Amino acid sequence: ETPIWFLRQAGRHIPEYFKIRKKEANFIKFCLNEELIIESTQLPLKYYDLDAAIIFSDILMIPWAMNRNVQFTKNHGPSMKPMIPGETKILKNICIVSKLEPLKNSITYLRNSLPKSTGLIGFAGAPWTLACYMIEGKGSKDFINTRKALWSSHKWFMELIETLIIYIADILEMQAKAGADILMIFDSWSHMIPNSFFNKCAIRPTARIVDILRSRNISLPVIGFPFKAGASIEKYSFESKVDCVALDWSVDLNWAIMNLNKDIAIQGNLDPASLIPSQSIYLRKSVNNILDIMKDKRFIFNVGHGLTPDCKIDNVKEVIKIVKKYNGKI
Ligand code: 1CP
Repeated sequence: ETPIWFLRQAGRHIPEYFKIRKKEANFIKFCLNEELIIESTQLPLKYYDLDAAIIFSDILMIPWAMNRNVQFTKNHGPSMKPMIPGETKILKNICIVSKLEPLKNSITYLRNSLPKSTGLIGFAGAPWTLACYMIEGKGSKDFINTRKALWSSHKWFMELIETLIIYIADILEMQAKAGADILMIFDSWSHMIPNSFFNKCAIRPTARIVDILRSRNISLPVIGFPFKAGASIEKYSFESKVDCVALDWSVDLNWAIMNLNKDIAIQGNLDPASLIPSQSIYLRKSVNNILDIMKDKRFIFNVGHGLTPDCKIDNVKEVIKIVKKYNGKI
């Protein structure tokens, strides 16, 4: 059976989310409020027959806990105090786990209240992606300052990556111990890494995080998401030590089953934009095509990136229906 859930299934596209969101204007405080985390995590399960819930939080809660003055301003996205490449203070030894206690408590509550058959996914951003936001101080189309720092302050940059590896492992360990069933590492900006540094900035840091988790007796499956990393996904699948690789919508699944590590599962990769138009003759075809290619493989049906705010609830329902029906057929 092919399980199904959607990246960014909780926030944004369900009108009821905005009602919950209104209860706390400050997004950081929202992500630290147990009641609101629980309500937002459960919300998509009220609308859809999903096989997993993803805990409501944000990858930027780690930089927030590292005192980077993270702020979310309406219509402007996240911002924070940019790190100066080479600055000596490299933010070690902060107890970020204790600052994210509400995340831990919400996971424990949810694991005890969700049906046994619903997986609960904990997550974190990957070191490179967090470094991108921390150096740039905000989102960017090319993360030029981050890439510049990689070349000009290389030793410092790798020390930042190393520091982030530990914090990410700590947060994932905390989520595992609190009751998460699966862990996911989002490398949303992995396509910004110069190819010659992909190993050093994406694959090895991810493998180190998995090694640390295993050394702490955490055996949960880990999903890695090297977003838009193209042909580098092949090496990532063999060497990053993840148990499942999530694919973006640009990846040819026939290429993936031929070339990626056959010992790990695949998650993906419907284009989230296919869920926006109210009628697309291609939606059903595309879903069935994915299911046909991935038949008999270890596969989790998902979108290739987050659901957009304008995606239609009926389309999401339609996709779930097709997948469930297909499951019954095989
Ligand atoms: O004002 C608001 O309501 C905030 C909007 C919002 C929401 C709903 C942000 C700000 N984050 C989130 C939640 C979130 N973020 C979840 C929870 C689960 C869900 O929505 O179903 C998850 C898993 C994330 C992860 C996340 N945050 C990623 C990785 C996934 C991806 O999309 O690539 C990234 C890159 C972020 C950063 C972030 N947080 C928020 C925004 C607007 C952004 C992107 C900023 C940019 O353009 O770079």
